[in-house]
Amino acid sequence: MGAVRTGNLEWAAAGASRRGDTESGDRCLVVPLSSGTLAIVADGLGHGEPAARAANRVINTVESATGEPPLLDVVRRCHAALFDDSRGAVASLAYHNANQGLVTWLGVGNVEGRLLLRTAHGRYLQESLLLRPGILGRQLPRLQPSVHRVTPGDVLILATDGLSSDFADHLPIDAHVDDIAKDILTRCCKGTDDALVLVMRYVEHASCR
Ligand SMILES: [Mn+2]
Repeated sequence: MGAVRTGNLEWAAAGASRRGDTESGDRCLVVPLSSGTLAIVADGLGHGEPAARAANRVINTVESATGEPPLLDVVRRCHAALFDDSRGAVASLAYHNANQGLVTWLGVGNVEGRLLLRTAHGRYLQESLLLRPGILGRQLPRLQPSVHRVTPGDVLILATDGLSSDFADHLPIDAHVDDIAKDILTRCCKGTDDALVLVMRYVEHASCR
């Protein structure tokens, strides 16, 4: 899959199912909302078809979000959508408000997030997403989103635990987003679990189409 443009985001994902499985339980989605873009990476607990089903329920719930729902509402809706699911899922979400130039992100469980903020000198400062232990559908932690100012060139990455957590180190950061995603999958995939990485770069606002 190549890079996709949604709102102010250029993004690409790369993933693999656990060795021996045909279906991955890791899913991602990037959707345009009224004043920004919402991104999610969900990891259904376990692997194979039941895990994929749980992750799909989360994704479908996010997909039905319209307008500009507060991030916490979206998470609570995902939680409710899995009440009767035998698995549950973990997920991290990021909402980019294009008008304000702010990203708000939040994680339930262990989908890791890194925000690479480009400095004036062409280097990057790294912020990590604060993860709260919990499982959508079972146990919701106290939800504590954090907010960062982002500018064009900044990169946000969400990755499931099928990838080693040093995934944001030694990145070909100036490469195209799909090359960054492929690089992470090649370098960091454990093979013992489903793996998915979503790489997003903030770009200049296009004029209205
Ligand atoms: Mn996993």
